[in-house]
Order: sequence, then C-alpha cells, then structure tokens
Amino acid sequence: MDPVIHRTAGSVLEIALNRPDRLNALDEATLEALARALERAEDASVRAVLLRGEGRAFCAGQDLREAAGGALDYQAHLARYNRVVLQIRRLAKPVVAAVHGVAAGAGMALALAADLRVLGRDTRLTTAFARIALVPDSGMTYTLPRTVGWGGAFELLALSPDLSAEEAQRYGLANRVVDEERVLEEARALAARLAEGPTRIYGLIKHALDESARLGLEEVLELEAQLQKLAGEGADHEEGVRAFLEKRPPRFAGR
Ligand code: T3D
Repeated sequence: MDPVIHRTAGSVLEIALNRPDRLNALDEATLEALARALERAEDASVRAVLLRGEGRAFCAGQDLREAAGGALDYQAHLARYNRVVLQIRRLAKPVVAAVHGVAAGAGMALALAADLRVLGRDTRLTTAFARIALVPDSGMTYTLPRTVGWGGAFELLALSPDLSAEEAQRYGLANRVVDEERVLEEARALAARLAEGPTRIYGLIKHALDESARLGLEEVLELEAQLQKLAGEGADHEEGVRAFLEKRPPRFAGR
C-alpha cells in the first residue's frame, strides 16, 4: 500500500497520508513519499494543496515503532521532516490541512505548517513531544508561538494537553471547526475557492508573513513596498481592478 496517495481535482492537488492502521504515523517511507507528492505542487497547473489523512486520524506523529530502540540516525531523520516542512512553507501556493480525529507530535507540526486548518468538532490536537521526553521539532517552535503566542506555546509544549477543537480554535490553531464528517468537504471547498484566487498573490502573502516573523518594522515596510510593486505588475491585479469597475466577479488566472 502506498503510504501517501495523491490526486488532482481541478487545480487542487490533494495529498493523503495513507497508513490508517497506524493513524498515519510518519516513518521514513511516508516522509519520502510525502516529499515526492509535495514536489508535484510546484507544477503550474496546481493552485492550491489539500493535506489530509486516510482513516480515523490526520496523523499521530512520528512512527514510534520505527523510533523505538534509539537506532535512528537523527540528522538524516530530522532532515526528512525539515524537508517537507520547508516544502510546505516555501510553496508559493496555499496549503489547507483537513485535520480530523487526532493530530499529535509531528502530525500537529505538519498541520501547523499549512496555511489554513479545518478541524472536526471531535478532533484532538496534542504537541506530544514532551510526553515522550523529546523537544519539539518539525518547525513547531517556529509555528506554534507565532500562532498562539509565547506563553501559550510553552504551556502546550511542556504540558502537552489534549486540546479539543474548541480550545484549538480559541488559541487560533483552527481556522474552521465543523462536524467531524464534514471536515474533508469543508477543506475541499476552501481549497477549491483558494484555487480560483490570485495564486501569485497568495504566494507573496505567505512570503511576507514568514519574513515578517524575523524582520523589524522598517524592513517589513520595505519588503511590503517591493512585493506590492510585483503584485501591481501582475495580470490578476489588472483583472481585479477591471472586474471591480465592470461590477462583475474577477476571473483570476493566478498570475
Ligand atoms: O524521535 C523522533 O522520532 C523525533 C521526532 C518526533 C516527532 C513526534 O511526532 S513525537 C510524538 C509521537 N506521537 C505520539 O506520541 C502519539 C502516539 N499515539 C498516541 O498517543 C495515540 O495513539 C493517539 C492519542 C494518537 C490516538 O489514541 P487512540 O486510542 O485513538 O488510538 P491507538 O489505539 O492508540 O492507536 C491505534 C493504532 O495506531 C495502534 O496500533 P495497534 O495497537 O492497533 O496495532 C497504535 O499503536 C498505532 N499508533 C498510534 N500512534 C502511533 C502508532 N504507531 C506508531 N507510532 C505512532 N505515533
């Protein structure tokens, strides 16, 4: 069975973790397959990505059977995680995570690397790392404090509570919370909507937000000016203004 499956629906690349009997726990083969699937997102025909899990959970994090016994080469091991996190963050297109059931440890980190998260009402999130006496990785010390704030991040990382979807939404970790059986439908609708938007602009928004995390105000203002110049030269900007003046919905080509 392929540990990751993917399909294209319109301009949306849908990538599914596919180890349901292990709650989509991530082992070497799964991370390699995920990286290969994410490479497809670079294709110009893809304008949004949907990340999801098969079976009853999004992802239970690192496969602890693989990690047991301490035989892992940590450098190579974490390089596999780092690669997929960077692929998601550097992709100049929106990524939506459909998070149902459970997202734990590196599974939660994967969801946090996405741009938007749809959770089910019964979904639980847990950072999980400290539970097994590990420090967080897969970018979680970057994404979590930027989403929930410093104090919240320490508590979620150190005490590793089981967060309900409602709590996750209060923390800003969930963009939408819907009935568990509607998670995929809602995430697909969101991804399809994004795929009709000004794709290049979404890429620039991602870039600006990621950069703003490490820049001072003056540098942010300078970056915004540079990006606005690029945006203003784009075909979608021209179309957006024309559509406004003609009182019709815009037809963005993603350029
Ligand atoms: O060292 C390093 O690798 C560094 C990187 C670390 C990154 C991390 O992700 S650390 C965090 C790792 N994940 C966890 O600690 C979560 C482990 N799983 C759980 O705590 C629970 O399974 C859940 C809370 C996620 C769900 O509980 P529940 O009761 O709904 O399901 P279950 O019965 O525990 O799991 C179902 C099956 O999936 C079960 O297999 P079995 O007994 O039916 O054969 C279980 O062993 C398997 N499974 C669940 N999570 C993992 C897993 N197998 C391997 N690795 C897992 N992470």
